[in-house]
Amino acid sequence: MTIDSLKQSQLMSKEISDLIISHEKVAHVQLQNPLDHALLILIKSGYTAIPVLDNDFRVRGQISKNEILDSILGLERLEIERLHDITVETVMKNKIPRLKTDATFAKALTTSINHPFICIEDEKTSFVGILTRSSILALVNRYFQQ
Ligand code: 4BW
Repeated sequence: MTIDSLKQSQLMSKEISDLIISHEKVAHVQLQNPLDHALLILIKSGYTAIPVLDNDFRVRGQISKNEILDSILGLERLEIERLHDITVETVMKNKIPRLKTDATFAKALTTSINHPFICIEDEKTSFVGILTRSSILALVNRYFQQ
């Protein structure tokens, strides 16, 4: 095995724990929040999509500005007055990528191709934080610059 392929296999089998953005720093909403609250959090945080958690701090999905606006799209206008009557749970995306804290970098890299962020859970499925595409790319970049 060459030094390069050894370094590559070390990168791919590395655990993702060092790259996780901890839950305290992650903007999120809860299932029962109304859409006006979710839109406020999305606009104030500046993010396009954020995780949705339940009361037990488990990840249940993710919600984006686009899903919110789509849900109030009337025939001729955005029906903004409906934002307070619809809950996050009704319009969020349920099928989202998740990984455990001990997942390998190879798995995270593959998952990040189609998802800007991945929710990370512990062994009891509690929310730990997220892994972003930018943190994955930064590590790949460091590897190739060395
Ligand atoms: O507010 C921002 N601060 C910083 N430092 N970068 C930002 C911010 N808003 C956007 N960005 C940049 C990042 O490079 O634009 C990219 C796309 O953002 P997005 O998807 O469409 O809102 C960001 O790329 P990223 O860091 O790889 O993040 C990928 C996605 O992960 C974001 C967002 O949906 C989610 N995300 C990232 N940090 C988050 C978060 N969600 C909630 N809380 C956080 N702290």
